Amino acid sequence: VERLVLVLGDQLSTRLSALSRADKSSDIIVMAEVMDEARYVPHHPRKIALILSAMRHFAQTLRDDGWQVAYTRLDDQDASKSIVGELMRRGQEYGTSTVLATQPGEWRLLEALENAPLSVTILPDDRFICSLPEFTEWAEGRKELRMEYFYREMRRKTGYLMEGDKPAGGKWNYDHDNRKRARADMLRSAPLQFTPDEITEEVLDLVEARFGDNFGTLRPFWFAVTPGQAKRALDHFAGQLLPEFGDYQDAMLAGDKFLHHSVLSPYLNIGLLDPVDICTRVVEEWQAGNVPINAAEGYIRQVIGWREYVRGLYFHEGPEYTARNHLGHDRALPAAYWGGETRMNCLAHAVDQTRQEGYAHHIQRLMVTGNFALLAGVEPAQVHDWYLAVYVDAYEWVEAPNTIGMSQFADGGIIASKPYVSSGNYINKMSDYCAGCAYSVKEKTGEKACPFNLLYWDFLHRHRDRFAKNPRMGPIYRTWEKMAEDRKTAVLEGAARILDDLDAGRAV
Ligand code: FAD
Ligand code: DLZ
Ligand code: SF4
Repeated sequence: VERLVLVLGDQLSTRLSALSRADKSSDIIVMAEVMDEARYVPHHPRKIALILSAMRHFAQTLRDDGWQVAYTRLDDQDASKSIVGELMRRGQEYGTSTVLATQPGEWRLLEALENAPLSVTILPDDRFICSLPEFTEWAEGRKELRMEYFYREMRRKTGYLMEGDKPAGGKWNYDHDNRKRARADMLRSAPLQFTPDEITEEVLDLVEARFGDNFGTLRPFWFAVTPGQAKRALDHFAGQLLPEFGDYQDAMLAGDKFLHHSVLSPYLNIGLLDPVDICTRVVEEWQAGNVPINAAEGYIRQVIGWREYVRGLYFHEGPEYTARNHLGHDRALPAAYWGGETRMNCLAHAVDQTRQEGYAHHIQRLMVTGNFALLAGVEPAQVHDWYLAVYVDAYEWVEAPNTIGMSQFADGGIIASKPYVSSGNYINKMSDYCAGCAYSVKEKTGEKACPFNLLYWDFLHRHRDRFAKNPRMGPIYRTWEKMAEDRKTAVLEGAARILDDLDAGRAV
């Protein structure tokens, strides 16, 4: 045997750089289910099940294609508990210490591979549209690394939705049209669901036995576990939901967990789908006249804009990024995030569907759970660990910039030009949660006042030295200053009561 070729659980693509450089006749593919990866955070059981089942299906595809695969199952007796441990064990077994790998999506694992007592060649992960050197080149010499400008570069590079060197329709961004409120009686189809096969059933039993106590409901498990199924999920989304994706992108409904979202991130992030295939499909639907420009542009921006941008940023900012805490927040994550009691209907819904599905859409993550954690001053590292654990699509390269940067402003404003905070008013505008809530979104002070209303002003007041000078926040501070003194006092007292309750572990 010449070399070991490492394929990680989120690298399940036949186009993977390490596989393209490998030799079927003399190399051994190493795939390993290991405890270290399964428990560095308490992953949602569906996330573990998706990865293990997709890994087992992928190993089968490789074998059918003539590759030799050394596959370690989580319950193998002689297995070590880490990726590097398994590489060493296989190296001894096959008499080689040469390893070919594709760059992992986390500093933690990248550093482990770099420090392994093996000769490891790490190839770039080219399942992205923007390479890391290209991102560095873009970032260098810029004062601000704004997504919008990066995105335009990616539009030019890919030619998606371009007419010559101009954006199709004349505008780069159609977000202005994408703020509609959804109605509860609107008919829309759900994401495509799949019945588990024998391989998946076996994995589900294993996950139930080993990780049954983790936060999250395992069954019914319906995720796609092969590229073929993931492709069908994409077809379903493109045909049924994409046309209205733009309009309702920011909407939230208590009775609809998915709305017009694609729920493709779990597949995209482990290699079952490729961003180019997704975007090509979206562009085709637009060209055929089936999808309006605001939907096509909105979707493409998430994939070639946000997704590529956060990945570039994660590696650009270095391994210490996840420890940043610009606002000095230190409160513990409230028990409500793990399903503890709360009277806040929006939070209860976001957490409940997270437990059920391992999924919440972007506005729930950003404007409900993220917004509340930021307003309440929760320690960003705890917020980060939570998001990394509970979502099926969570890998540090994509989760950390979204949480630490976009949502918690803990990087001091690299990603967001101002903190994503809002009072209950925003949630009320975009959802139907408030109608069923024990709190009143209309009340700004007193026992029944929506906690977002109280904590919003308290947050701004606490951090006024930092934000009052921000030109985009000036008007908000002027509103606060104009408020009557007794009202300001009532707001701050109400906020203090809520924060006290959180600190004492009482339900809010
Ligand atoms: P859709 O709304 O259908 O969007 C289409 C695709 O665009 C997604 O599949 C995703 O690949 C991409 N996308 C959209 N927004 C973003 C974004 N902000 N960053 C990167 N890609 C994006 N996304 C993850 O994939 N993994 C995470 O761990 C993750 N953690 C997040 C944590 C927080 C606090 C926030 C605010 C956002 C996070 N996101 C994360 C981004 C976003 O919420 C999810 O990508 C999206 O909800 C996935 O669902 P979907 O496939 O239905 O998305
Ligand atoms: C997330 C995860 C889990 C739960 N289990 C495994 C595993 O058993 N084997 C494996 O190769 N990968 C797993 N993964 C994905 C890795 O954690 C992921 O490759 C790194 O975090 C880098 O993104
Ligand atoms: Fe959430 Fe406030 Fe509305 Fe209740 S009133 S659902 S806490 S925004």
